[in-house]
Order: sequence, then structure tokens, then C-alpha cells
Amino acid sequence: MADSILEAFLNNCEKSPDKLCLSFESQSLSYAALAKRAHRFGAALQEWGLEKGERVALFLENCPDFLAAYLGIFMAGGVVVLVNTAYKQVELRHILNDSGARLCFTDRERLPELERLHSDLSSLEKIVMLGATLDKFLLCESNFAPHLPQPEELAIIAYTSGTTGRSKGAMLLHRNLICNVESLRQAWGWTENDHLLLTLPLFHAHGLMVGAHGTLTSGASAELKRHFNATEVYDSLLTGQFSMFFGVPTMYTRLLSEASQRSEKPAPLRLYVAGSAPLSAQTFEEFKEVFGQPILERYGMTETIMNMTNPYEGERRPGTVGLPFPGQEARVVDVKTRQPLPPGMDGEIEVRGSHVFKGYWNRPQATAESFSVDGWFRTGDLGQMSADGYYTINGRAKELIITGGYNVYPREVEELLQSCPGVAEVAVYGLPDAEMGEKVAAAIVRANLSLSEETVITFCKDNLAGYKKPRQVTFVEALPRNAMGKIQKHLLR
Ligand code: MLC
Ligand code: AMP
Repeated sequence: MADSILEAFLNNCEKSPDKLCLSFESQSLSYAALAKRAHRFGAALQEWGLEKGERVALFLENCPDFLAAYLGIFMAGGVVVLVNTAYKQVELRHILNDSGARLCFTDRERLPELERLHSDLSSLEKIVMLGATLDKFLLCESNFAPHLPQPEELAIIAYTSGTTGRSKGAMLLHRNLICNVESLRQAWGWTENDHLLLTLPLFHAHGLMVGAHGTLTSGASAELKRHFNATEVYDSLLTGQFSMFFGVPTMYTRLLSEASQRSEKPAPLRLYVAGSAPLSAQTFEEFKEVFGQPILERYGMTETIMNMTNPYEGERRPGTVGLPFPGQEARVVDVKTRQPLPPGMDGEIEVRGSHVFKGYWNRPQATAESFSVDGWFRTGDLGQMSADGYYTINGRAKELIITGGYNVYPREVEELLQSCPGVAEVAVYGLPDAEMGEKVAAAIVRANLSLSEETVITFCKDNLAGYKKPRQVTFVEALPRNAMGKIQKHLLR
């Protein structure tokens, strides 16, 4: 096994330099072409003065240069900081300052949001925008020998879990990335003959650490899309060129609705995978009926990448997330005693193995609280294991709303809304939603009765990513609290 994603990619490049790696709109890149582009990023970063272990942020929409920059940062010995393209002032200020990123690659659409913040960013020295600014940055005279990362070096800081209102940077090592992708390639039988339709955003684990890593390390190819669009995806599936498609459940719901308006049906693919949020048994069954194939549901999280999968061969059991990936461990423990529970009993899921992250960036206490003494990671997901080893997730110990596969931590939205003029008290919670799985809702006690729903939503939109804003705002006289003073969100629901 290679020591890193970069090394595995370069091995494939050496083996088949001319093989198609990535297509995107009118561009096609062979393995050699992507490696050459990545090399230019690496050389330019080194010439600019990036030192080993220093952070570089990617605040970019899906495009080939996302991956060239990603691999180039590793070649220069740097650490990648992933940034959701929907992030606004509050998230950007926190992530860029907390990670200490020195440089950020971005695109035209996102530049104004960064520029609005520039004076608030303590570490960021340079912003490089795709286009002419990037072309100039990549002009480089020096000789460059790419760095090959060691397994224990830090690869990525991915921000997640805002239980304290501020997200924490999960530190993923090169070992975590390569071990996890090897497990999933083995489980799903990924080979160089696969061609993936990749519409997931590359700034999260699903798109990057499953879709892109699997492709680059298998010597396979992918067609990358800027965004998911159900009509376009359906048309692409009809071409019969693809062997795999990966999506969040909302994408499958939309594909089903698209199929209901079409007469032609796509031929079967080798594999459809769903994850990042619960796939309902109903969507699983409808998809099987309409597309003629059972979706393979798997379960992951930023801190551990992929944890469990339904079998590639064997029963894909709706409503379950399957079994641990090869070489990885899982168990269910009692939430209070932390003792392992037998099959059929509800508790918290814990996982262990070489896929589990190192800890949270600059948060030793949060790191210590997330692990047991013998190295089990507490996922915060509640569930049980069946007698034959299939896991079911049936709740969350952590307060988290998952909307369309994106995570929203109520605390972050509450903290922001608490600073909205006219708000006295606020509680944010999730409500079921047919399309997105869950939607964000807020209950507000007003200090000023003229405060409107529109003002609340606009205040959120200006400061936080759009998907975090409440879709429903209810004004209440008082928030329901228990004897301890804790807000009882189930009553609001
Ligand atoms: C977009 N919008 C959403 C939303 N996505 N609202 C709620 N939930 C979402 N997920 C809002 C935008 O704010 C905007 O509203 C409006 O919808 C249109 O934006 P858009 O970008 O055009 O939306 P759309 O194309 O409809 O996006 C839906 C989607 C997208 C499902 C295609 O959300 C998506 O790509 N989700 C994938 C998320 C993902 O990759 N998760 C993996 C995390 S890794 P307005 O009003 O603001 O303009 C992980 C580990 C694991 O969890 O196990 O994989
Ligand atoms: P993130 O922090 O974005 O990585 O999100 C990880 C969380 O998504 C997990 O802790 C789960 O709560 C949830 N999740 C991921 N995959 C699934 C799935 N297949 N079913 C249910 N929940 C899931």
C-alpha cells in the first residue's frame, strides 16, 4: 500500500500516464496532465515560501484545479484546509483564523466574501483567485522535487461539530486517508475500469475522500460536475458511460422525481452509493423499483471518513448502514457506563482503526473527551447492531440537524441569532422535511415585537451559509424549559 493518496496517484500516473483521470465540462485530463498541473501548484507554493506543515485553504467550487491544488499542496508539504463554498463571514473568520491558513485559493464568486473579511484575518497573507491571478502565481522558475508525505503527517483540517458554537478542525493524517480509501476500494471492488459520475462537493468527506480519493488511487476516472442537478445527472446516466454514482439521500429523492417525468430509464450501473444522512427505507425501495437497483448505503463522518457499509455482494438491508469496513472496528456502548452492549441493545456507536483522525486542531480537551482510554472514538451517533452484525442508526447523542447532507449545529445559529437586534431568546431545532431529510427551524422570543421573520432570515443569510438559515420561524411568548432551565426542544417540535 502507498503511504499517501499522493503517492498512490503518482504510482497510477507512472503506470498509465495517458489514461483519462478527470473530465469536467469541455476539459479532459489524463493522469499525467493532472500530475503536471499539481506539480505547478506545488512548485509555486514552495517558491512563494510555504513551509512544511503550513496550512493552505481551498475555498473553491468543484473544478479540476481544486484537485490539482489539493495534490500540489501535499507536494509542497502543506496541509489542506477545506472550506464549504457556502460559508459566509462568521464561518470564514473562524476557520481561516483558527487553522492559521497562510494562503487561500478561491474563485471569482467567493472573492468578495473573503475581501469583506480581509482585515479580520490574522494569518492569511495571500488570496489567489482562479484565472489570471492564478496563472501569474503559477509562473515559477525554481527546480522542484515534490515532497512525498509520510503516513503520520497531517494532511487535512476539516471543520465540523460546532457543539460550542464554533466548529472544530478535525486533523486527518495521510495514513487515515489512504487506509480508509483502501478499505472502501476493497469493499466496493473499485478498479481502473470504473467511471464515476461525481457531483458531490469536493470540500466535504463524501465528494473528496470517497469520490476523488477512490478514483485517484484506483487509476480510475471520474466526470466531475460543478453542482448536482437532477435533470443533468439523469441525462448523464442515460448515456450509459458511468459505472458508479454517489450521492446524499436528497439527490436520490430528486432523481426519483426526475424519473417520474421521463419515459426512458438508465441502464443499471455497477454501483449506486448513498450516505452522509439517513436514506429512508422508502427511498431505497422506490429506487430499486424505478432504477432496478438496490442503493448501497454507507455511514461516515468527517473525523473517521467511512465507517460502515452495506455489502457489495450480499444483502443490502434498507434502514441499516451495514457492517464495519474491512480492517476497521465498531461497537455499541451504554451511553452512561460506556460498557459494550450485546446485539439488539441501543447505545452509542464507537469506532476504532487506522481511519480514525488524530484529534481536533488546538483542542486537546475536546480531543480527550472524544476518545475512550483504549482508543475508541465516540461518534455521537446512537444505534444498535443486529445479531448478524448490521448496524442501524436511530438517533444522535449530539445536537445536529442534517439538511440535504449538510450539517447544521443549532448552537451556531442560536449564537448568531442571539446577536440579532430584537431577539430576546432563541432556540434552533430540526423538523422533518420530505426533500432535505430535516430542515432548520427557530423559535424566538422577541424583545421588539416589530421583528419580522424576514429580518431574522436575512440576518442569518448575511452571516452564515444559506443552508443554515431557518426555513421556519415561530415567535413565542416563552421557550419551554425543564426544572433545570434547559430548553425542551422536543416540545417546540
Ligand atoms: C442548498 N440549499 C440548502 C441545501 N443546499 N438548504 C438546505 N439544505 C441543503 N443541503 C439552499 C441554498 O442555501 C439556497 O438557498 C438554495 O438551496 C439553492 O442553492 P443550491 O446550491 O442551488 O442548492 P441545491 O442545488 O438544491 O443543493 C441541494 C444539494 C446540496 C442536495 C445538491 O445541498 C448538496 O450538494 N449536498 C451535498 C452535501 C454533502 O456533500 N455532504 C457530505 C458531507 S460529508 P438560499 O435561500 O440561501 O439562496 C459527511 C460524511 C459522510 O457527511 O458520511 O459522507
Ligand atoms: P459530518 O460531520 O458532516 O461528517 O457528518 C457526519 C454525520 O452524518 C454522522 O455522525 C451521522 O450522524 C451522519 N451520517 C452519515 N452517514 C449516515 C447514514 N448513512 N445514515 C445516518 N446518518 C449518517
